[in-house]
Amino acid sequence: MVKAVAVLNSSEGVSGTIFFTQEGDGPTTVTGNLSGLKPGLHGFHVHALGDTTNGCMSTGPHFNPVGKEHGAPEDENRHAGDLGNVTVGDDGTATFTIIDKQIPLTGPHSIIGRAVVVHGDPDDLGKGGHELSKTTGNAGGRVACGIIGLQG
Ligand SMILES: [Cu+2]
Ligand SMILES: [Zn+2]
Repeated sequence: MVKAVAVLNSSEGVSGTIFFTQEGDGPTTVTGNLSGLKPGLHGFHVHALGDTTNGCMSTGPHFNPVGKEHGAPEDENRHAGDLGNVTVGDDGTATFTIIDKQIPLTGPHSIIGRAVVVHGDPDDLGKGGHELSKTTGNAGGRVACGIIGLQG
């Protein structure tokens, strides 16, 4: 079992912890909790770089090792980093579990050392008809992020 974690903090009061586990070459299980967000849907992605020298802006685009378009987690044509949306309740918190096959913790497409990003707006999953739908899902600003690191 390989384990990883990302700790999220932002100046706007958003915080959270995201855990990743993978057994062998099976799917990766993502379990997370977030707080300090506005209620509703928030785009949730793995971005390509674990670089926060300029805050979440320097984490690069969505992790996309095989050159696809932005989409929903269940789509064939999606970025590996496209994990869809998390749902935040009226109290500003979210707890969630995501199981996904495209975000391994080992091998050439490993997400270790990359970043997880929470956005201010819903991800339209590539279907919103906006000029950004096919690249970012038009999910708005990057409100919090954390670098995915190995956990013992
Ligand atoms: Cu993103
Ligand atoms: Zn994407």
